[in-house]
Amino acid sequence: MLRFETAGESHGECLVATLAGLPAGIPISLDRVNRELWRRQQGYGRGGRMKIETDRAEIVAGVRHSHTIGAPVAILIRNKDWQNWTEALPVEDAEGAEDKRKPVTRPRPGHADLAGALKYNFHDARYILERASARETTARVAAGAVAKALLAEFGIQVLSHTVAVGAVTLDRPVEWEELAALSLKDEVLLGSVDPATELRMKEVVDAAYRTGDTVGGVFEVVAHGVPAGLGSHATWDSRLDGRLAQAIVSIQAVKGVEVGCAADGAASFGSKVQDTIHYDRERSRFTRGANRAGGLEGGITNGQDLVVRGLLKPISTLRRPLESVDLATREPALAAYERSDVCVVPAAGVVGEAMVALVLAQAFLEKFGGDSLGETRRNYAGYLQQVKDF
Ligand code: EPS
Repeated sequence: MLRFETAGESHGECLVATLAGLPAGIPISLDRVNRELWRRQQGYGRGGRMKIETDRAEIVAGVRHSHTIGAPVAILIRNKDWQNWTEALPVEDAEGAEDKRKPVTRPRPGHADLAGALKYNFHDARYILERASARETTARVAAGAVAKALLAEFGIQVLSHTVAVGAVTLDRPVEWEELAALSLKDEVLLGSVDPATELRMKEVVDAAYRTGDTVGGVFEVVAHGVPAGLGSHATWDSRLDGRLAQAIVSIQAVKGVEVGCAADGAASFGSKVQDTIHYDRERSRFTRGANRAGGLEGGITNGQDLVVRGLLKPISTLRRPLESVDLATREPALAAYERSDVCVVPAAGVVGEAMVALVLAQAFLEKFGGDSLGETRRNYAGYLQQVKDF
């Protein structure tokens, strides 16, 4: 069973990701992990923090001579900004530390500030926002890069693109090759495969900049080369669509998820929504008329590309703050503002890739198991033969 966890505060010493349950022998390239971290930091509309940080992974356990050894993998990413917070967020309390805190007493609507303060009984939301911040997604992306390395050994790749920023939406289907080309770019504007649409998206971000506002959007994650048969229809919690939905909605600021063409499907008749089944005798394989199901039927992958979308609300930290209440005085007050991103859709797409890769790697290892990559390969080859002989 592949498990992963993250720890770390936004302005603490570092972020940490651990992964346990990986087979031995997966090749791990630090450059590839760092490239994923770089991709997460890009995009027009990111805030001042991204100018401070150059996220770099330090793998401190579970990888030796560039391969996993079957032991838990642990990855550190140091926060450069920590040097500005050593006195505000010390691990050990000391005399005078109370005066050096940076309390947040005017909770931001839409952030975890108020709900978290009530739940943990803090009259200062600082500790809540430190962990709720999307900075945590750095650790998810590092873990996801390791999951991607496993999947790549079996020809499975996971990429993303921006479908919408605010009300500007890409209005055409996307080819896998376009996503592959997008992922190799060294300059990222808003993560759209279509340059004209991307410029219209930029205008929306510019409008948000001008007015001290923020803007959300939609990202799409596509997994390519996925075999039929991951996940199961048999129990509610083994259905892969449900597991992917949980993974996507768990990303900060994501409020909705769509599998395949779910929204269009809900507004159409059944005859227009299902992907018809055909058989190619020459290649001895089943084919489909379309991929509206997003590669999932009955909670099982069906061998088509897996397609899931995340619907991202606008970031809740606004330069022109919204109405709130001061936790100490209970008087009306404007919400706290330190700094923030204006648009994070392309970055959220990279985080979405990581989450999809982790869920797919879990489902893959559930089905094929193996303590070494060679064992997993044998199990996978046997299954592929079974599907071929069907
Ligand atoms: C983020 C780092 C954070 C925020 C952002 C994401 O850094 P800071 O709080 O120091 O500016 O820029 O967090 C949020 C969007 C949020 O709502 O907290 C990052 O590394 O992605």
